[in-house]
Amino acid sequence: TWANVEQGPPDAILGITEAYKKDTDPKKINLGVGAYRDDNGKPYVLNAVRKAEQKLLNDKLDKEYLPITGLASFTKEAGKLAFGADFISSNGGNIVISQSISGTGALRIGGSFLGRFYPHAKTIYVPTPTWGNHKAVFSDSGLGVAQYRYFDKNTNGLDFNGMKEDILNAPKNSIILLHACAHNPTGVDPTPAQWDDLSELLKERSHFAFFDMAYQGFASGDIDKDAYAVRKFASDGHQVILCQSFAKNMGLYGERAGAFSLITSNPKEKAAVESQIKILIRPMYSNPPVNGARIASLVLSDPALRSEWLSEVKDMANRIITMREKLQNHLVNDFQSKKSWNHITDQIGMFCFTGLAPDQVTIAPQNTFKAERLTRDFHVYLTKDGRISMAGVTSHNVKYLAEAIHEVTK
Ligand code: PLP
Ligand code: TYF
Repeated sequence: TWANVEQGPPDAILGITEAYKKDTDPKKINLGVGAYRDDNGKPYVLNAVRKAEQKLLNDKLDKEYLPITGLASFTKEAGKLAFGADFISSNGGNIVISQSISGTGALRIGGSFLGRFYPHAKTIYVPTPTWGNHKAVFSDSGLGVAQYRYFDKNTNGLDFNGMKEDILNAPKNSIILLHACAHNPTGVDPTPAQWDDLSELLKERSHFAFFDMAYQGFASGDIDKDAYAVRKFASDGHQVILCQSFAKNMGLYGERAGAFSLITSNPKEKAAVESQIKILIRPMYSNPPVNGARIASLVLSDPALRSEWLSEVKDMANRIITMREKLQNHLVNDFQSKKSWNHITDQIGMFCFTGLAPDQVTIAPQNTFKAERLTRDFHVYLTKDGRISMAGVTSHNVKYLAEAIHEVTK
């Protein structure tokens, strides 16, 4: 029956963890997956989350189904966190918010909703490069996927002119996917002034802004700063889609806590859109998981837990920033690398796009080789585009990592 089913390739990111696990060398480092690690390289459960869990346990809550759109206290808090409490209090009546199976599930709801109802286009423009799963999510949602320029491999920074030109030249009313902050995989974000320009440009072309926000708090350590783009677009009147994940900023990875939002024009539109979101979700997974949403809702609404959480987000972001500085310092000062490593500290968020393979689309063979040598000769695991997860770098392995990078680039 299944003789015609071909063996498929492993996930480009999650497959790396599999290879890492098989490696028996004690020096091995997993910089593949974007999951936060503490300075001992261990997964980290936030104290605010542990406390919320304890409280929920004491409350002896039942395990009844949630409504299709999830836990109302959670979606309300998620909306306030992203758009700001003021925006929600004045525009909440026009915003549909549904709980989702983390960020990926929110992307899928958005993709499917646009595929079904967006009248102007059936193609979404994503940056080059972008998170590997975007293409699969959107094409499985029934959208075509096109690209706009984003990363400048000569500077390891933003190709802002290329980005603007491609967005300008996309047909009017195009759907444009934007990473709200801490772009994955490049760690390169537009500045606030560039976001202002982009908001205007998208307006001018009547494009539809589709925000993926998987790292609120991880770019700067400040959740409000990291929400700049989303809030700017919303206040400029863009009726955005927003996909939120609490995997990284609350460390809720496997709990699958996320939210999908869409701004509409009025309460009648909101009601109609919400009814269709329910119709879309119902045959996919019926209703979302309750536990992570309860945790996130409590952390966001309890003042003491919230302030502890905010300081833990800051600590995580700061540990990553410190590792960037150390990695750069070892390369430049200890190993006297002649290459420029400014981008290690210029880039932000969870990832560093090292430049070991500068072009995601057509990876230059000599650079693929550098990334591969890191794994083969130094047991450093990373994606073949040269992305490293800074969250896997610790004060114990950073010098060894610098030495390995120096050896393959000198
Ligand atoms: N979008 C981006 C850019 C990501 O890096 C990720 C990965 O964490 C996600 C969305 C969704 O992740 P999750 O489904 O775990 O929330
Ligand atoms: O890019 C990353 O590493 C994170 C984690 O299917 C991730 O976004 C990777 C692959 C995947 C789900 C999450």
